[in-house]
Amino acid sequence: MKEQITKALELLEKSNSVAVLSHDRPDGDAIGSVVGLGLMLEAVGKRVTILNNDGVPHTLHFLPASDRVTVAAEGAFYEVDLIIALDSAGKDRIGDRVWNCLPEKAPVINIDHHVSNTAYGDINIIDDSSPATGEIVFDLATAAGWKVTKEVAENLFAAISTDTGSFCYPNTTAKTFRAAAQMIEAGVDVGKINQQLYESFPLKRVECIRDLLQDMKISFGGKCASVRLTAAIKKKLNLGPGDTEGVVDIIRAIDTVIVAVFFEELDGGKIRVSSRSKDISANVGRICESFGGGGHNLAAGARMKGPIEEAERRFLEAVGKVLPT
Ligand SMILES: [Mn+2]
Repeated sequence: MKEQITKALELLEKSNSVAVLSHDRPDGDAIGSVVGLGLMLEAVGKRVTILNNDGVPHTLHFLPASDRVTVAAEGAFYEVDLIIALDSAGKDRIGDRVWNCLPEKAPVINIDHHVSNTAYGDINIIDDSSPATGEIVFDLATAAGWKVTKEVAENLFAAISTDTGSFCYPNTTAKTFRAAAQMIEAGVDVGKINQQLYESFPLKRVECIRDLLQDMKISFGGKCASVRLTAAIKKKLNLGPGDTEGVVDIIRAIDTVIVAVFFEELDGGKIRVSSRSKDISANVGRICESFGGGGHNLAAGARMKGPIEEAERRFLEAVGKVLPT
């Protein structure tokens, strides 16, 4: 990875204008990473365009400079000489609309922590032992000697905190805490940012949880819990992308549960699956891969064919095969 970081910094040295991309339906790690990196690149004199397919979920609007994220518009074009893709396992996760806005000849630096990353970049900085792309961006900043300002630190702290379940998941290391400590030294107010991240949800999110728990399904003798977010519930509560981020962790917290799954009916009939596991032997990353998705061993996602009942049946069947007895 060191070698890839050196190559990336050499390429950056030669570039004047950089596009920084995240995946679609961005989460905290995606937004915190692109904004944090974007601000640091700007501080060393680059012209920076931050692009993605869906903008910033309103739950993350509080992050400084998050308004710098531009939604790639049909027909728009950005003449850049370097592209940096963050937190995106495959080119397709970023979306055609974003790639169509960018010159085909521009080299791509791919920075990510998904084990399923397809290494689609000209330079690939992939560390699947890292709990968040935000932590790799911090490593890059350290290697480059970029200044981590308070604004940068808040974005990277949010990136790492959200992808580690507030520094709780087993991939959280001493290095993760050291990075977080440096961000706190750079000015992050821990109490305030945690309140903004985890205690500032709109009422409709809690109403959504009420509806989901009403129909929660417990299977395999309590080892699996799943919920279904139907199009009807989304419409009733006017839910947008981001409103249900992290809901799967609520059912994951049941003592007997090893695998928790969240099914969501998307416009167009596809079913988005978000899964979590507490046990490495129940590898949800591999299950999601078998349905065309991917992610991490203990947190992964996929998009399946509808209807939602059928997707649920097929996915839970696969879960049943890997649950420890
Ligand atoms: Mn991530």
